[in-house]
Amino acid sequence: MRSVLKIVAAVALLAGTAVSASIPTFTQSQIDSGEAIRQLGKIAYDTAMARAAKATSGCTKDKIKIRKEWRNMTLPDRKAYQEGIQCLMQKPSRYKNIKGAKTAWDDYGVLHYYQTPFVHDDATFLLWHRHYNWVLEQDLLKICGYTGVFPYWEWGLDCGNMDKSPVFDGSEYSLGGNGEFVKNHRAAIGGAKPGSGGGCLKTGPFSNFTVNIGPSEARDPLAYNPRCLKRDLNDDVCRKWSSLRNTTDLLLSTSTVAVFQSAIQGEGVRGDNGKNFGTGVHSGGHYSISGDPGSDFHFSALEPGFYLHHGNIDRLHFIWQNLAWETRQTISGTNTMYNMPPSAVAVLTDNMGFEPLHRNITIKDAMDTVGGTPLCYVYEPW
Ligand SMILES: *[C@@H]1O[C@H](CO)[C@@H](O)[C@H](O)[C@H]1NC(C)=O
Ligand SMILES: *[C@@H]1O[C@H](CO)[C@@H](O)[C@H](O)[C@H]1NC(C)=O
Ligand SMILES: *[C@@H]1O[C@H](CO)[C@@H](O)[C@H](O)[C@H]1NC(C)=O
Ligand SMILES: *[C@@H]1O[C@H](CO)[C@@H](O)[C@H](O)[C@H]1NC(C)=O
Ligand SMILES: [Cu+2]
Repeated sequence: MRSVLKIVAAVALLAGTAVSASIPTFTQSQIDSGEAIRQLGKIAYDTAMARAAKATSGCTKDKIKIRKEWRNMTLPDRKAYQEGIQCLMQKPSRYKNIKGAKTAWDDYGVLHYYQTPFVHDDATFLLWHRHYNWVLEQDLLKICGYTGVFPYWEWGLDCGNMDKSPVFDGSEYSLGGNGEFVKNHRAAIGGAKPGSGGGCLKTGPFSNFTVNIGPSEARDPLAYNPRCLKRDLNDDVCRKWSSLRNTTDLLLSTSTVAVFQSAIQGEGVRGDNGKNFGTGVHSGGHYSISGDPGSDFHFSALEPGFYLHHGNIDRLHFIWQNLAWETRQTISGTNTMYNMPPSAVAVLTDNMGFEPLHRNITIKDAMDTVGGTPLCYVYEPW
């Protein structure tokens, strides 16, 4: 065992932002085992619940939905969620003029495709994807009658054991298994060993799912292009960029939203204590799944695991916000990716686009998961 490293809340205090005094001091082994992030998740959960307890309308305490890690959902809920996604894959598209979009599920690929240049590496990355997940939750309920818990996937619980992950073990209580192993393939991201799959899913849930649109590099990415779903589960990516240590470090050494959102996306910023976040947990989680469309920047939203992955991104933002709620309801940046082309600094009243899946909302509407405009949920620690 290496020497005990003390990661103290004082690190964040030194950087000049008020952090809730209640953040405990953790040992390296607590950080690596997940005990630290579990405790941080509990503080955030309690803080958000206390806020909701004061609400007299909108998101009141009796209305709050509790989102859970996949393995903390009941088996019937896991099966019903998986079947709910399959149900959306059978319902008609809401787009009128997109030939390749056949189903209500395809709509998520189309919307994400159109919004990609405006909702990544900019001011709305966190909050646009937060609301996007909520829109899926509404579709599952309204179109397919799924009333169960909405999930997230803590990647760090599965690094080194991805094939056995309850999210991807191929059982009827999972989102399907790995792709067939393809010899001599490369990882979808530089600096990592190849994954353990690479080909089509052959058995279990989603093995009969046809990916209808994409990929990004196609001449017409929205044209009808039916093909199998591929996955390439990757333990090496998970260990390097989305481990429990990686998520905990992110929460403990980012004191402004500018640094937090850059660190989570691996844009190369340094944290409060000079911490280098590498590729970032957002890419780490995506490329732990990989495959087609899992590693496609525009169309990864058609991979059923996308929403559990982004559930965890949202959960990290939820925890980070609630560790110092008073100062963490802010945004940073513009409304274009890496500010290219240059655009105005984003403000809270700016529009975020979700049509035709849901009405548009403002950035501010998505700031608080218990704000009731319309969000009303918290993340339970596992
Ligand atoms: C294949 O799709 C149908 C819906 O058409 C679904 O009911 C069935 O469970 C799927 N099979 C597998 C193995 O996922
Ligand atoms: C992520 O955590 C692992 C240990 O779980 C560590 O080896 C790796 O260096 C970390 N990555 C970054 C970018 O800090
Ligand atoms: C919704 O947002 C989209 C994308 O920003 C925009 O093109 C559209 O005009 C908006 N619709 C309304 C009714 O504001
Ligand atoms: C979640 O499940 C794990 C085991 O998979 C268990 O140890 C933990 O207590 C559960 N957490 C909650 C909040 O139910
Ligand atoms: Cu995205």
